[in-house]
Amino acid sequence: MGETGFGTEGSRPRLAALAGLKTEDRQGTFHVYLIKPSKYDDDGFVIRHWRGVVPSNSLACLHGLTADARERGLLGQVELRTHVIDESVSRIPLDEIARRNRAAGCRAVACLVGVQTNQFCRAADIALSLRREGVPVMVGGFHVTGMLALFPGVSPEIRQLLDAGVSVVAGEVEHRWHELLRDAWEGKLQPIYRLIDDPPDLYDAACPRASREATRRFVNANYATIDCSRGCPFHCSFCTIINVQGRRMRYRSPECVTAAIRRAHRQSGIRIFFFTDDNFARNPASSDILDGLIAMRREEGIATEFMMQVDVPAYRIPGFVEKASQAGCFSVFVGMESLNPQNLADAGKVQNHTEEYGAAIRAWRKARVRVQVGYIIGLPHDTEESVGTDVERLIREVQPDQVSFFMMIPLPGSEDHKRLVESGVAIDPDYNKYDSCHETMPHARMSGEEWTAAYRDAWRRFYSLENMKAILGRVDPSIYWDALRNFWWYKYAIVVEGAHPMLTGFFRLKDRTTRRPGFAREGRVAHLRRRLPEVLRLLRSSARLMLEMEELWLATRRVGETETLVLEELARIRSGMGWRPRVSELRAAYLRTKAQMPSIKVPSRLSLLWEQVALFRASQLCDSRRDLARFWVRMRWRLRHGRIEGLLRLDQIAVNAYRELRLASGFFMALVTQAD
Ligand code: B12
Ligand code: SF4
Repeated sequence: MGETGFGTEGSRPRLAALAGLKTEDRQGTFHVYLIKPSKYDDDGFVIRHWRGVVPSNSLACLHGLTADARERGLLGQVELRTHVIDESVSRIPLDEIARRNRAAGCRAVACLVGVQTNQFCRAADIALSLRREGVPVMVGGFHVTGMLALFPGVSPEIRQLLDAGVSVVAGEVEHRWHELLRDAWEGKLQPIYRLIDDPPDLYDAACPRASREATRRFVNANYATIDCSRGCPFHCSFCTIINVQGRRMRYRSPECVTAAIRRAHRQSGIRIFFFTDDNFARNPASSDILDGLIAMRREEGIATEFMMQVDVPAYRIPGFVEKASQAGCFSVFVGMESLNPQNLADAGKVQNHTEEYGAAIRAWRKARVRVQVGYIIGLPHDTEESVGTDVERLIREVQPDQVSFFMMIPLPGSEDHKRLVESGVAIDPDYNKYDSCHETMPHARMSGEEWTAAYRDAWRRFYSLENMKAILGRVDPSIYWDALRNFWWYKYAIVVEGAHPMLTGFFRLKDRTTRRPGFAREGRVAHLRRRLPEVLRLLRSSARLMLEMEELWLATRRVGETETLVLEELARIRSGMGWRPRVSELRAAYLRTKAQMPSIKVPSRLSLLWEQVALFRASQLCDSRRDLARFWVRMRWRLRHGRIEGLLRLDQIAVNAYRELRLASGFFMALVTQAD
């Protein structure tokens, strides 16, 4: 289908009329709504969380560009007001947008930003509902860009938007954003902007800017993103980047990057950055950027930290790993994708050699950088059994600190997607499922069920308590807490929410009134009946997860020298006398320890009494919460079997409840202060 058949011509003059403002007297308030849509879950509810984890860089990019247009007065007398909304953590104020668009002297435009394929269905529903209210809408991002870049015509889902008067923007807009805003203000938006063949030079372009409005809804409000470069020189067939952003790397000048970081740090207290470049190692300016960050640390005392994405052989670039670490890099995401060389060869990922995976990880680890690996399940030579074996090898031989598993999906914009479509293979028509955790295409060696089972099993095996303990046992103490927090987030996503961590925040919210077309809207009572058990389940499994994390901490925490000495002494005294030593014995232990370590403070008799009564140290004397867990299991059994006499041991219940409380508070204190 060509671009000529739009059913949109009639809607353009209507838009212009709606503006009610002539080009020559551009004055008034222009509300620019930058909206990052979420996606629907399998029950048709929008995925939204109380707190998110990773803020959207696409949103930060367009926010930076809009702020720049305002500061440079690129829209003349128009007062630009920007509203940044990430639907994964906020509701979209649809009524407010329509109202502002109608208000005298005002106009609004809704920009659906960074729309990925899995978010397209949700984005389309938002766009259509806003168009029904007469609001001008633009949609951009990887789905529309990928589809328009690789296919000559306009696909049906994009046509549906065009027919409703939505403007579709294919490509990057750093050099054209103010023109698009002007078109929107003047009511002259075109149906399609094809900017793919004219990518912007990023060297001096306005940098992404975190919006406080959006970031305060994230777990770490001092965390922001910046893409220092775009594009990647490699050839992976499942990848969209090379077709959408190109194989020639374009990059921001090191001065721009460091200035953006300095500004975010000074103005908003941002301390941690995610460099979202698909391959920071191949950014021609990477070395200069790292130098700039090192200088900023030394000369200005701005000690920011960052994580980045690199390829496997990047560890061989002379001096790169060490310099990254000095500049504040604490974590790298490395696309290993598979341990099967045939899979890598078929996908054109020729730069990956499985035999050097271990060396790459060791090199980063030596520089105190945590390695997170991307691993695809469902590449052509995978079987359910081979995936199991490969994941075991990943755990035992390669030993990454963290893994993100993805189900292979033909992402629009990738060579794989184009090939499947052109060869007529039946791929799933529901784009909402293109989130790397649904099966969307046939696999030659696995049924759908086997594939999904292999994917789930991979998560289960890698994030077993045993493997997490092994990993925390070998990470550098400086990144211990980062690793533990990431395990918590990942396990929360996998176990509590049953979703991919990169699509999950904390505490799922469900809006009864916003449901995917085709799903019935529930009444209040029916919704309550759904939500109540869900929330109880969530709370129960969150509590269980907290206990698992506590156990992980007890087994892996770094015990300081003083504590080791005291604990050894106490353990010796206590051997054979259970959990309640006498005050005099406790004091003797402290005194003996002090003889070896004069710096330790011997508590007063009163505090020792308290220590003894309350088993102050008891919770810390163990490297596991096994005995506590056993106690509660016994109590539950008694409760179930009506063994009342056992339940009346109130002193034991009180003591163990107290130990639980102390343990939990000790754990949280350690988590917050990042101390052992
Ligand atoms: C950082 C990142 C993440 C981060 C943060 C997400 C984010 N959006 O920032 C995390 C790790 C959470 C993540 C998760 C996922 N991601 Co991701 N991610 C990226 C990455 C590496 C960078 C994103 C970025 O900052 N790009 C730079 C921005 C500026 O590019 P852009 O969005 O295209 O925007 C430009 C233009 O498109 C245009 N534009 C965009 N929107 C609009 C709107 C209007 C109105 C206009 C005029 C213009 C316009 O202007 C922008 C500036 O020039 C990209 C790859 C890439 N190079 O982009 C993958 C990518 C976007 N992710 C992808 C995928 C599949 C996912 C996941 C589904 C995978 C998974 N299971 O984890 C999840 C989805 C989670 C989610 N809710 O977003 C795919 C999407 C492909 C597709 N066709 O859908 C990509 C392209 C990578 C790939 N594998 O091919 N991701
Ligand atoms: S190395 Fe990564 S970004 Fe580069 S082509 Fe391959 S998958 Fe895409």
